[in-house]
Amino acid sequence: MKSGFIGIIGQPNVGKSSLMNRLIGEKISIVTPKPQTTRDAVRGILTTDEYQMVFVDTPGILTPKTALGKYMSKETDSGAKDVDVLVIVIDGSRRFTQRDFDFIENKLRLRIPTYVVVNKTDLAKYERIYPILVKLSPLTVSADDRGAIKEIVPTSCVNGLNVEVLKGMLASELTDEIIYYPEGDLTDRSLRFVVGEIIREKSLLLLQDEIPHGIGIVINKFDEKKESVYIEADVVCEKESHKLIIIGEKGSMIKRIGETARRSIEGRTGKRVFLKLFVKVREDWRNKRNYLRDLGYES
Ligand SMILES: Nc1nc2c(ncn2[C@@H]2O[C@H](COP(=O)(O)OP(=O)(O)O)[C@@H](O)[C@H]2O)c(=O)[nH]1
Ligand SMILES: [Mg+2]
Repeated sequence: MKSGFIGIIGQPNVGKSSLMNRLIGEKISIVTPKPQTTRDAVRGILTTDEYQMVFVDTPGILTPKTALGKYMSKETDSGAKDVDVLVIVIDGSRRFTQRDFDFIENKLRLRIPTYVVVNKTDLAKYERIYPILVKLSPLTVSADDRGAIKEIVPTSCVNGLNVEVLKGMLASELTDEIIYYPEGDLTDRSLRFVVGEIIREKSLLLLQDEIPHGIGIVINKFDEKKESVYIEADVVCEKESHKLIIIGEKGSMIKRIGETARRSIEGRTGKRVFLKLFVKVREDWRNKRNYLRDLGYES
């Protein structure tokens, strides 16, 4: 049996988390249409009879503007370090920029086997994908100071195009002979962490863009019994005006967030879930050390 670590990197919103979920066949990382949904490097584990792949999903490259951003950037760097294979994801439905090119070229200097995934092909016609392939082609041959892209794989996380093909390529790169995680483990994260992520995902999905990325979740109580889980959590935001929106008219919004999150946690655990949410304001928490620590963003 072979195993190895596979880092998934790229710009925000290109589909890194969706790709990891697709490769594993289970929802590990949360996914929303909003950039910067992923904040931590999350490992997703795929174990078969032949191999164990440990994927590292990362927040994505960004120029940090807050202390939280710095944390995310660090998580991205650490997720891309010490891996056996790199998967660089780009969005095939958008223009391929010089910045994308430079990013890939730079990563090739690490001389880690690197695959470039051109994702969201379901949204793009061939005329859009083709110029991307042309621009990438110089990087498919090695140079003195860098390696070459091993393969360029057009994918779609919506219809599954080439996801199995990619998985086969990645399997061929595995060389370790250690099994890192027990069979059955899907992630390195605790259920408590996963629950916080589910609540954050439902908040991001249900709230409109007026609540920017200033939402964080603190799990205050987490009591897992044989057949049930009792959870109390704070939905933290940055302004009183945001708090009003999150609560909604007569509490309707927070109720919806709570209900959808509860159902999702029940699906995940197979247990009856009791979930109580509280909305709290912590001004500028994304820049405050002690708040960040409470929210679990500490490296
Ligand atoms: N149409 C289409 N949408 C996708 C695809 N992959 C991801 N998405 C969507 O793109 C958005 C961002 O995806 P996500 O996985 O969170 O991106 P990340 O920030 O790179 O992790 C979500 O709305 C996804 O549903 C794809 O192959 N096709
Ligand atoms: Mg993500």
